[in-house]
Amino acid sequence: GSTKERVLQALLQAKKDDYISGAQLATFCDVSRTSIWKAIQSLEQDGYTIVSAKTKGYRLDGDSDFVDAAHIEPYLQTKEIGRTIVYKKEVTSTQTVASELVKENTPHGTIVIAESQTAGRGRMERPWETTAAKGIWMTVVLRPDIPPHQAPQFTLVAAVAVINAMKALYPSLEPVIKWPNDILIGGKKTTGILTEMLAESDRVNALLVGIGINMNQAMSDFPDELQTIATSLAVELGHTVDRAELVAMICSYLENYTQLYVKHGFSRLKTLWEESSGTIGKRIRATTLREVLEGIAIGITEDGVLQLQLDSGEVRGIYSADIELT
Ligand code: BTX
Repeated sequence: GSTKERVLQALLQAKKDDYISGAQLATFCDVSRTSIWKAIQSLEQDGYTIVSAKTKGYRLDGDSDFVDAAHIEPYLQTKEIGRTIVYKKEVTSTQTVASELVKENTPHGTIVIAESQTAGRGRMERPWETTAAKGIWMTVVLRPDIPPHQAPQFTLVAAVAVINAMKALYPSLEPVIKWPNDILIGGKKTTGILTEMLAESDRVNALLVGIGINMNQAMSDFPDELQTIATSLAVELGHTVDRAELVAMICSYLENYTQLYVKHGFSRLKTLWEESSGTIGKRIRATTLREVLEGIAIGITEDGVLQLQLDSGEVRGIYSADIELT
């Protein structure tokens, strides 16, 4: 990497209170003291707080908790997903940035991640609230060789990846998937997933899997209208969490499940999905664009379509809807 990246790595590796001298950094990066000084200036311009003490050198301030490559890469165990990280302090929407990168042929597995979004979005152009530096706001670019009609299934694939990554890191939590795209804890939304597709006639060019996770917000960080329906992992756990660690864990699960999907289709993942579902077996109301249906959610199909058994006994396939437990 560049001198700047190496300086950042060295600062991150040094324990929080340990200073590294300019001379040590210069030796480590094999550049002059002047280059080190320039790299430090540039990191400060990027928003890092670097404390310098005349005789001791430099140290990274503990508040520089970013979800950039320097923080994510030490945790990353994947081959492809997360190997290209595009990190921004602020974007309109990571989905928009990702779609621009696809035009420049960015590789499968690229992640676009930001500290904040000014126009984060959910499904049907609904706004997605993005508390700065308190969550994971990212888009994963996947380029699987699949036909366009299978794209919506990636919302389910991503949901299983995110929920299992959460369970792996925070075993005391009991998150459930609400079909198709939410992860709830205690009935409140921690995570939303939005899959968008860029297609070329009969093939998928890229899938933009947008993942928004409330992580380190206090309840007071949420706007009034979300107070009763949203929660964060920190609220549920009682302590803050390392966002970069969860990003890397999600990349691992997503890489694994994407491979499974491409090889075997949705069948293997269907069982995993059902295991984490808070919807199956429950009585629900589904609001589609055309009608409102009530019944028991009895399962999902191999295509990810929700099966709703109406009171008449008739089973209807739900492709797209908002659902609530009744
Ligand atoms: P959705 O349409 O299922 O959910 C949107 C609804 O969720 C909103 O109408 C609001 O009621 C509620 N909501 C908004 N913000 C939050 C929040 N922070 N926590 C809990 N509930 C909220 C869900 O759509 C898909 C969201 C994907 C977000 C990611 S972030 C990275 C990527 N970039 C981007 O613009 N979107 C995705």
